[in-house]
Amino acid sequence: MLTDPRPPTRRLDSGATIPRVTTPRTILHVDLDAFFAAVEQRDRPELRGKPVVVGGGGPHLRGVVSAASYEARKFGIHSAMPLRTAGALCPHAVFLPVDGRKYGRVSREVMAILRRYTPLVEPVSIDEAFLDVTGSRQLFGDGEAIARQIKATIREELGLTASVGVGTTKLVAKIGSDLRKPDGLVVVPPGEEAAFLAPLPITRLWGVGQKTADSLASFGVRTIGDLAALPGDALERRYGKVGVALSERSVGIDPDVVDGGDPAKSVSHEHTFDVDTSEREVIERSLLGMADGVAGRLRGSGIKASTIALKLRDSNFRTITRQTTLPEPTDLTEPIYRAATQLLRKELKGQRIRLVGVAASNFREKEQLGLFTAPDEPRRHQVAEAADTIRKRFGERAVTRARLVGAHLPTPFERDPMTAVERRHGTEIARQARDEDEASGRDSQADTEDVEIPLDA
Ligand code: DCP
Ligand code: MG
Repeated sequence: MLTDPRPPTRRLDSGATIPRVTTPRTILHVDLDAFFAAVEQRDRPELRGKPVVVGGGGPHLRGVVSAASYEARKFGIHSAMPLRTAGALCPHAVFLPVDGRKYGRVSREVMAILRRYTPLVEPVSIDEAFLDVTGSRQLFGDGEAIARQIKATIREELGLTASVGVGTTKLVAKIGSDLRKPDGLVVVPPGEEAAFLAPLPITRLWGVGQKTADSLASFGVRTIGDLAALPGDALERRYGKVGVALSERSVGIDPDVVDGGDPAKSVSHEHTFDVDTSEREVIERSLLGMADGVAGRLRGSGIKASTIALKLRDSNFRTITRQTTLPEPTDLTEPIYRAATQLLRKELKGQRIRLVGVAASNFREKEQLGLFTAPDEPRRHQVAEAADTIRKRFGERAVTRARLVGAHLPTPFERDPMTAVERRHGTEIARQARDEDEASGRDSQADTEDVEIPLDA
């Protein structure tokens, strides 16, 4: 069959041109319910069913509310409200400080679940993301089926509830996810966007703050349907380009695409010692912790890596990276640790080390693998996955290798190249070294080298 190679386009009333997709896209917006508060209620069952307010740094009711459980919202408490006001509205609520590191970790776990359904995941805040699942429908079913699977997986694996909106545009999906919170699911079939939006208040529309809403009220506009009924050119005369966009949005048109970013190129952890050290044992222990963290993140993302890099910076700020390729891609601690220590041993010549890092790159999806797995690999996997589960439920330090106890290492998962921001900036270890050195104005004499190591040498 011959196909037209030119991208098909469609002209809007505004004169703008957007790609015409013959089959409508299926876009999901996923947003967790009362995120910070729900994580605390999950981890402290005695708080379930109770008003919980997360905010500020402690019990002194200074600062503002970050998150309020749905029980607390019944008292009129909401995000951004002064904690004192919340305390007055509901004195018996449980007030907890913000544990940002924990919520960051759970957020990455949520995003990793979403990436099982499509690589086109665009995180927009700590607890919400857009997904374009148009290409995933053959594998997982239609938008509604995928939304149900995602909700069930987040509930079963993370003990949290999410609300999901399904639509043909980001705009409709986002409005949908917010409509039946908590634990909501709203599906807007193709062609029903305008009818879905019509009864909703105009403030639900993107780009309509209180000022615009007040101004539109003078035209008699209260609902999105009222806006859709106004002629587009009248809106354009009054509001210029914004008016055109509003007119299109009022019927559900939103040309914005889901930005999945570039896939991460590497997963890395690094550690700067409090005091520069030349002790091999200390450096190796640190490497073990980082290899463990890198492996856990690979498993969390469903990928394996076949290139392992070591980064070393000495007390003169000379930075080197050395890398080696494994015979088989891995997502386990041992092969990563072994490769890193072998690289380390070649480089340690008594110099004092300031920083050490491990990166894994050259990724493949797990499903594409399996031809040459080592005989004990399945069992090692079970152990690693069991440890991941325990960490998920009881915290990062619940499972630790005997050698790491008392090592005062950084918690793994400090840095996550899987976030959109980091993905955009790239995370390759060599580039980081160069950038940091440039930033510090030092001549790093950074050099990189591929090293061949027989695996069991
Ligand atoms: N957050 C914050 N300060 C705000 C708003 C939010 O610190 N002003 C944090 C706490 C929230 C998290 O971000 O838990 C997610 O924000 P949401 O707007 O999605 O709010 P929630 O998830 O808490 O509740 P909802 O069920 O309405 O999504
Ligand atoms: Mg939320």
